[in-house]
Amino acid sequence: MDNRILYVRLPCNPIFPIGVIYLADHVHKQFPAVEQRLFDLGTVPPLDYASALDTCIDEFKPSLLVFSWRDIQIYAPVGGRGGNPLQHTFEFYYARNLLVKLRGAIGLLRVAQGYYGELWRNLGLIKRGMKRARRYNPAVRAVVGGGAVSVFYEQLGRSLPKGTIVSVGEGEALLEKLLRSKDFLDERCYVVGETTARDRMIHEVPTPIEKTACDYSYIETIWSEFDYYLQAQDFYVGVQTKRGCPHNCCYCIYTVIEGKQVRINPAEEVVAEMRQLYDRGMRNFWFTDAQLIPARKYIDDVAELLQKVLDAGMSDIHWAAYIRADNLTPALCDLMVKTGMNYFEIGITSGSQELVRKMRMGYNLRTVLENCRDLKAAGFNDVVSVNYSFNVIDERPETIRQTIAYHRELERIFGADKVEPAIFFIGLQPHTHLETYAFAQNILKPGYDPMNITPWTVRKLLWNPEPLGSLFGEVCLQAWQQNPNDFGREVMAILEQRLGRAELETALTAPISPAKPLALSRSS
Ligand code: B12
Ligand code: SF4
Repeated sequence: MDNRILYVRLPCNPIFPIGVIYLADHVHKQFPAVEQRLFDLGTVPPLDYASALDTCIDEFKPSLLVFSWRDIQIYAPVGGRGGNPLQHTFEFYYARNLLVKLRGAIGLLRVAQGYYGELWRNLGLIKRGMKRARRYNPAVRAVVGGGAVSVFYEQLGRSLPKGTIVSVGEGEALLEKLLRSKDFLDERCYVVGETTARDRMIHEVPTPIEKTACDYSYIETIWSEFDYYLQAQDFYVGVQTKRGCPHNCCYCIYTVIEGKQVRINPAEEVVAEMRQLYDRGMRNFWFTDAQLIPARKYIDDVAELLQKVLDAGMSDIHWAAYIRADNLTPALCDLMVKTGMNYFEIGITSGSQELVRKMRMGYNLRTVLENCRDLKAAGFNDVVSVNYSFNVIDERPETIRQTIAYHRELERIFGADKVEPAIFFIGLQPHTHLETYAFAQNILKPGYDPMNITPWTVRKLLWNPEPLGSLFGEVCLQAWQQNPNDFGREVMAILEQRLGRAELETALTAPISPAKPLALSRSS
C-alpha cells in the first residue's frame, strides 16, 4: 500500500502550525510521490473535533497518522483557557479571606477539569483517529510528537495505544526513516508497549538536517485551512531561523529539546520562505527560535538575515522573537528597527545579577541595559515584554529591591508604557537543572508525576517556596484585586511600596562569594 500521511495538529489556540508544516515539507522534498494532508484542529470549533477528524480520515484514508501536540502546561501570567490558573492557585494557597480561598478552590477545580479534560480529549482523538483509519488500512501506524510530547514523553506513553511511536524533539529524521522502512529506534523515540524511553533520551543530540525554504506552493495544496491564518491580519506566522540554544538556564528545557548545538538555517532560505508568505499577504512574522540571537557569535548571522530581508524589499513587515538582549550591537539594533521588529521578549527572570548568575543564565545585566539604550537610540519605540520569575533561587528582599531598580531603569530607557513586566512563577519542568535541584533539596522525589495537578503537587511544581512564597502570594492577590488588567505593573508597584528600591549599581554587581551558581548533584 502506498504511504498516505495525515498530519493532525491536535486542538490548541490558533497558533500557526509551523511544526507539522515543516515536517510535511521535509517529507515532500524527500519523497515527492507520497500523498500528504494537513489537518489543523486549531481552526475547528471544539464541538466538531471528533466529527471533523472522522470526515478527514474517511476522505483521505491515511496509512500513517502524525499527531502533533503543542502545549499542555497552562500556567501563565495571563488568562489561560480555563480562566487564570495562576490566580486561582494563589487564591487557594495564600488568601486569608475564606471566601476568596473558596473562590480559588472552585477556580482550581475548573482549571483541573479543563486540564484533564483537554488531556483526555486529545488522547481520545488519537485513539479515535487510529480506530477510524484502521477501517481503511488495518496496518495504519500513529506517531505522536510536538512541544508537549517533547516535555512529557515519559508520562504520555502510559496512556497511548500500544504500537504508537512517541517522539521527542524535531521529527524530520524519524519520519524519513519510517518511510524508508529503516530502523528508527536510534532516533529520540520509543514504541508504546514494545520499547521504553532510554534513560535521559531527551538529552541525546538531535539528528541534524539541512533546512531549506519551506515550499508553500506545495503546502497550500495539502492544507485547506491555510487561508484561515492568512486572512486574519493579527497573526504572527512562525518562521524558524535556527535550532538549538547553548545556554544552561536552570529551569529551561528548550536547550534540551533542541540541543545545545546551534544549527543555523541559511539566511537566503529563510528569506525565500518569508517571501512566499509575504507574497500571499502575510506581514507579521514570529521567529520561533528558542532564542533569535543565542550568543554573541551569532550576531553576524542575524545581521545577515535581516539585511537580506531588507534587500528582498519586504519593508512593510513586523516581526517578533525571544531576544537575549545581551547579544546586540548598535548596527544590529539599527537593522532590527529597520526591518520592523515591533515586539520582543527578554527572559532575564530577575533584575539581580547575583540571582541571574545563580540560575546559570549567563546574562550580564549591565550589557543588557547598554544594548537596550542602543535599541532605543536606533528608534525602537514599541513594546518589550520582560519576563520575571520571582523566587526561583535565593530570592531575598534585597534582590527584589534590585529587580525593581532594574525594571525602573528599563522603563526609563523605553518609556514606562512600553515595558511590560510579565510576572511568571516557574512551572517546574522535567529534565531541567531545577528539577535536579528539587530532588537534591528533597522537595520532589524521583518518580513524581510532572503532569499531575493535584493541589499538593502543584504547590511544588509552581515554584514559589517559603519563606518568601507567602509574601509573593499576598502581593499577587493584592495586584489582581487592585488592577487585574495591568497585573505585572501592579505587582512591581506593590513590591516597591512594601520593600523599596535598591541602587541600580547593586543590581548590576554580583558578589563573587557566596553567590555560587545553583549547586547540583548531577550535571548535564
Ligand atoms: C516560539 C514559541 C512560542 C511563541 C509562538 C509564536 C508563533 N506565532 O508561532 C509564543 C510566545 C506565542 C508561545 C506561546 C506559548 N507557548 Co510556546 N513555545 C515556543 C517555542 C520556543 C518554539 C515553538 C516552535 O514553533 N518551534 C519551531 C517549530 C518548527 O517546532 P515545533 O512546533 O516544536 O515542531 C517540531 C517538533 O516539535 C517536531 N514535531 C512537531 N509535531 C510532531 C509530530 C510528530 C509525530 C513528530 C514525530 C514530530 C513532531 O517536529 C517539528 C519540526 O522539527 C517552544 C519551545 C521550543 N524550543 O520548542 C515553546 C513551547 C511550544 N511553548 C509552550 C507553551 C506552554 C506555550 C504557552 C501555552 C505558554 C503559556 N502558558 O501561555 C503559550 C501559548 C500558546 C497557545 N497555544 O496559546 C511549551 C509547550 C509544552 C508544554 N510545556 O506544555 C513549549 C514546548 C515550551 C516549554 N518548554 O514549555 N510559544
Ligand atoms: S537562553 Fe532561553 S532558551 Fe536558552 S537555555 Fe536560557 S531560557 Fe532556555
